[in-house]
Amino acid sequence: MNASTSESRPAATAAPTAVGTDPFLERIANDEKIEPQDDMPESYRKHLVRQISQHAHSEIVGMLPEGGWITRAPSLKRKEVLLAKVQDEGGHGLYLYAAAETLGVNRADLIDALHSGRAKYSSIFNYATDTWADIGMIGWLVDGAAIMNQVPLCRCSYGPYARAMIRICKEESFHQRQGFDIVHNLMRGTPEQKQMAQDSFDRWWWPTLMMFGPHDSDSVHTQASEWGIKRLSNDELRQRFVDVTVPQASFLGLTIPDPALRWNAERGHYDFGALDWDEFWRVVKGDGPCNEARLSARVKAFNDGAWVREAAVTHARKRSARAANQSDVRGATSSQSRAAA
Ligand code: FAQ
Repeated sequence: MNASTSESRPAATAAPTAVGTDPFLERIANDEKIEPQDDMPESYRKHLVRQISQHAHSEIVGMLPEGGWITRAPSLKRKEVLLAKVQDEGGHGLYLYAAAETLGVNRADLIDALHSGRAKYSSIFNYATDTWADIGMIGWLVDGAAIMNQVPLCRCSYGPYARAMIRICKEESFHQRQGFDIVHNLMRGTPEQKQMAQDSFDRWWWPTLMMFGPHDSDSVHTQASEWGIKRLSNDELRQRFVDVTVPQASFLGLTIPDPALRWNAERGHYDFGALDWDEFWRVVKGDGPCNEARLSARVKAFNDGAWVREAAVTHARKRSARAANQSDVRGATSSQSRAAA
């Protein structure tokens, strides 16, 4: 990730060479967790800052496509559930920014990189949510893809990231079920509701497959597997997602918008058609359907919230000044009592 960062950790060790000669790689091979105070190669630290902050930005920007539907959810129950889900995504962003900060970076710098367009966030959140069915698709497909990618991260070598992922995955699993439930209901509804679900599925299927990132041959951050961060490759995760989602789509009565999709008994996997990588890179580089809208909504929310941050800082200062005063008074009273005794 391209975030500019404040470096406040001690100088890092040199880049690793090979297991057996490098004590850091030995620790990784032994499945030991690396903690913030431990020595680590600078390239490992930078890699984690890139990935964790990009992940945090995705959670926060990811609140926007669904956030706009909270007031339009079709019932009070759906509204309550969606509100809780969107709040969870905000919480995930906060755990992840906190995990990134353990690597010696400053959250304000990371957020500045997002707002100035220097930092990446997941391509998927640059697509529009035009109908209620899109909210179902985000839960079922997008959270489903997020879980597929994030469960292996619960075992990643960096302790604070791995621990954050455990809680995040539990919550994402509720999110996925609520999305499936929305789509399931629509598919048991009127012909118009079924059509709305199919139209939405047609729009979300391919962008969801793109979430897993470029083909392994174009994935530049391969060192992450040697460091125990990336346990499975982009293509492996994408294939797993297709394999579990096709039967779910058929249970729901949805048609996968891919004429090339078929079961390959020899491989024991579904074959599927080619992804539009031009579209993927256009969206990643800022030219997707909603990139501009998402970033400007994010920047506006941040600016509108300036007074809350100022009030919180003023309140914290007042509290610590009051606490310091009280401890001075207590100190003076106890020395008076000692003198009197
Ligand atoms: N979008 O070498 P690789 C969620 C970039 S959370 C944009 O393969 P890597 C929850 C990549 O950064 C979703 N950019 O990269 C939720 C790199 O550029 P850089 C986010 C992408 O890191 C649900 C370049 O392409 N999840 O959904 C994308 O090995 C519902 C080359 O790629 C995470 O962040 C993309 N899709 O693999 C919230 C999980 N893919 O940085 C609300 C943690 C790739 O060199 C509602 N991250 N790029 O400039 C990861 O597992 C990995 O970072 C990958 C990418 C798999 C995303």
